[in-house]
Amino acid sequence: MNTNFVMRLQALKKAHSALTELPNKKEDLGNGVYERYANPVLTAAHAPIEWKYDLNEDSNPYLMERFGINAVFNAGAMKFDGKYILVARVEGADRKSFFAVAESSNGIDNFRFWPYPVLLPQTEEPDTNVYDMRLTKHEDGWIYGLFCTERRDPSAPGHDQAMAIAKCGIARTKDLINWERLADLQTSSPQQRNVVLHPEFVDGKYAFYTRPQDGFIDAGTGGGIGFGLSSSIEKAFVQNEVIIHNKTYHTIYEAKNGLGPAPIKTEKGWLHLAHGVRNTAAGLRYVLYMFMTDLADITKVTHLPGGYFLAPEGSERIGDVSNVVFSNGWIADDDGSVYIYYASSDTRMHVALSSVDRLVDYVVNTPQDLLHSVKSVEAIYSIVNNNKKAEAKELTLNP
Ligand code: M1P
Repeated sequence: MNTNFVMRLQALKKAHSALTELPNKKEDLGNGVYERYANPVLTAAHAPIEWKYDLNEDSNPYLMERFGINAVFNAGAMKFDGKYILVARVEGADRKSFFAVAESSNGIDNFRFWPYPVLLPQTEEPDTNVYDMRLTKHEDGWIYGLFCTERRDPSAPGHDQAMAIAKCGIARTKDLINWERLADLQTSSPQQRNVVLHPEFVDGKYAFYTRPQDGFIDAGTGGGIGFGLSSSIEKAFVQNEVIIHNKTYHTIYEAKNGLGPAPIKTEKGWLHLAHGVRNTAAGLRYVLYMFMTDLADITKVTHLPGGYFLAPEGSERIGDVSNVVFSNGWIADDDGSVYIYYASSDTRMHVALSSVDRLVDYVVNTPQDLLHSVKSVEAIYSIVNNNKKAEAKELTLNP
């Protein structure tokens, strides 16, 4: 019996339990729109010990990691069998991402991975890398996972080992364990990322939010949030892609944007969470923003608050790809609460709590970005003047 092995295993298990059992704490004040929670809900350290270690003393006497996990981020989310579920992008030390389901009974802490990661069936053209699954509980009865599948660009010259083609992969399941892989989405764009399936049929067809782009990183002439219909999901093909929200000069989505999770239906319209990207001297900055689309015409943006909804703060700013927040999962609960799951700097997952009522208020009543500094100052004048009027009225009523 190797005492070092036994003690190290005990210590590893203790540290893992301490992490997964750590209670989370809501921030005190917040901005009124949502409250962040102090601790990340999922990190690389949440990965089960059994994934990383050969626990056989004979074959691993030093109890060293045999499979490194680098990061856990960009998770799809849904409520399933009464549990809060995240289907996270888990990235190994080898840079390959895969999907793994984690569950919690309250949505804010105690997330634990299921024993095995998702074994995703392959198409004829195997994925080199898969990431960023958006979950949609569709009215056809299936749970769909749409994700990015990345493969080397066959036209890439030998000296360029970074050129890749990103497409939208599609899989469906009833239990989040067994997945049926369908054909990749076909569109006229050379590259697609951030594709999301709308939960309802539109004109009897499957409706997709897309993000056409010319290059793997650069959006080029693409980069807006697109929309299109397909009569089949098994061989999904969007012939006509219209841009419903475009990138815009001197906004938080100047370089590119992309939809986050599937939208939430409210009485006032469909609530959308998206990410916007701009370029800076320090590299790309990713923030989250929201908008609302019309219930009757879901391609029509009816409300668009100015600026970002959530941006990286404090330690969220630092990670493998710093200055990034990204969300592809939220849960609208039965009591009206909304759990917003977001990743920071391509490294870890967090949660912020809001409600449908608060998000609708935010989207409907936040001033738009009118694209000029003077208009921003005028917006502040309008708020201050209204406050003065309210104050004067209060003084008249209660001198
Ligand atoms: O590194 C930030 C994000 O970059 C990509 O997003 P987009 O396609 O909008 O540029 C994705 O690779 C995403 O996973 C990543 O978080």
